[in-house]
Amino acid sequence: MPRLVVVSNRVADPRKTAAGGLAVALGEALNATGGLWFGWSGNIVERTEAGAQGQTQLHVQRAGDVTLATVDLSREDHDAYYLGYSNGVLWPVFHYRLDLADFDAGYIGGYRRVNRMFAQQLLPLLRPDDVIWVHDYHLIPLAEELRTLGCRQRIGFFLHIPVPPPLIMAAIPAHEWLIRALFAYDLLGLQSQTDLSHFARYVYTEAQAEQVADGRFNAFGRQLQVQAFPIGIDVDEFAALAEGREAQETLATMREQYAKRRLLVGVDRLDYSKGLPQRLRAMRSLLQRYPGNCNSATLIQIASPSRETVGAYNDLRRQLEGLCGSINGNFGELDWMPIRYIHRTVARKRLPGLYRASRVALVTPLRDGMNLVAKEFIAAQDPADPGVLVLSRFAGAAEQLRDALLVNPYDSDGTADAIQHALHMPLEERQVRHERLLANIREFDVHWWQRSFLEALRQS
Ligand code: GDG
Repeated sequence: MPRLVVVSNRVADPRKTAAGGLAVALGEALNATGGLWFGWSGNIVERTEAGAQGQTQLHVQRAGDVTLATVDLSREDHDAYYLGYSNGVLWPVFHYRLDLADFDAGYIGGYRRVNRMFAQQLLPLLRPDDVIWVHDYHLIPLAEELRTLGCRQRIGFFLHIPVPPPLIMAAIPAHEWLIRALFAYDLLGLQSQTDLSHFARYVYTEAQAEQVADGRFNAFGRQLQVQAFPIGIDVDEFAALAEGREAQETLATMREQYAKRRLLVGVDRLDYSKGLPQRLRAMRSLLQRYPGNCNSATLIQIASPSRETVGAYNDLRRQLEGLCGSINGNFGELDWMPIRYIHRTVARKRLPGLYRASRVALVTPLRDGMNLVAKEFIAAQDPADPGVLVLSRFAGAAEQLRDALLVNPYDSDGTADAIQHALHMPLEERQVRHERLLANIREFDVHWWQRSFLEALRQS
């Protein structure tokens, strides 16, 4: 089997549980081939320590049979590549938020520079029969840079975030360059059929592409295979985590504290794509429209800190604090608050306990590539008495999880109605829905995702 080389913005030690299912699944594929994982170390060094091309020292370490190779970034490169172009342009636009994009002309130079530097640092580490798998929006032009340096290996790319409709994509000043760069890959993997159709429409209308075979596009004088590979979770690993001491402890504490209440849960990075203000408004609407939930329904909302140096994230944080304060202030009682808002990261080992203690999960992003929390909630439930998933129709996961209660998160009254339905759903209906959802996430788990992508890449 050829060696697998994974490239992503950040690198994780796949042996650590805190790393999460994706790292574990990639680690599994890397382990099987004695693979290499390459990316940014997470360290920022001052300009004097970086070379003229922003080149910094390569750090190499072993994690079992896997080699982890990382590079530092200069402050200037980090700010332009990571904060500026990746998270100030690509993240908002790909999530349909043109209003939050900052098209500062300087960012793209840093983005290209870091991708070129990654290619230069990675090239000497490659072997002729390696298969290379690049991840996510930070690294769209990496294959193009590698090809320019003479790399002939097979290279696949997986985009974890959504593809916006063509006219939204076209708002990015360098959109043609970005999409052309994707054609330097052999395989492009997307999360959903919707993303695939947006991509196809873009290349037909903006690049006069033709489809030469199923999912095979001809444009810019090159061919590219494009397919949807909806990412999943490691269901067994998550179920095992649910049996662990920490999860059981959390479950027992929650059950005791909320014995007379109905618990709802939300777990998200604090990000404007996750629809958190809209979710809180839906909770307010629930309490207004269905007052029977007062003194009972409690939402525990974990909003783990994320990208705190990007301006839009601070605005969101303040907005959430204001909304929580006003809802709790208006509806709270001496011994009950409707919203428990936690702006911290909760240990991964505790999450399954929290999910299992909850009657309802609110997964209501405004736009999301997939959303793994929805799948984790399903995996953590007791099949004999499962909770109900309220899921945004705008999450990639909604294409697969048709047995969830699908909502439009912009419609707070409609979402409140769905939450009320979820809170009062009879046991038999909960069991039937959960059984189908569980079967789906089991069939399309993260191992399936990893195997089918690599299989398609070998055949591309
Ligand atoms: C991107 C795409 C796509 C969250 N808070 C805590 C915590 N988490 C964990 C969850 C889950 C993961 O983070 C979040 O995954 P999502 O899929 O929900 O979202 P993104 O981070 O935006 O991921 C997304 C994904 O890539 C994979 O392709 O699904 O659409 O945006 O695993 O459990 N984990 C811990 N504490 C927290 O407080 N330990």
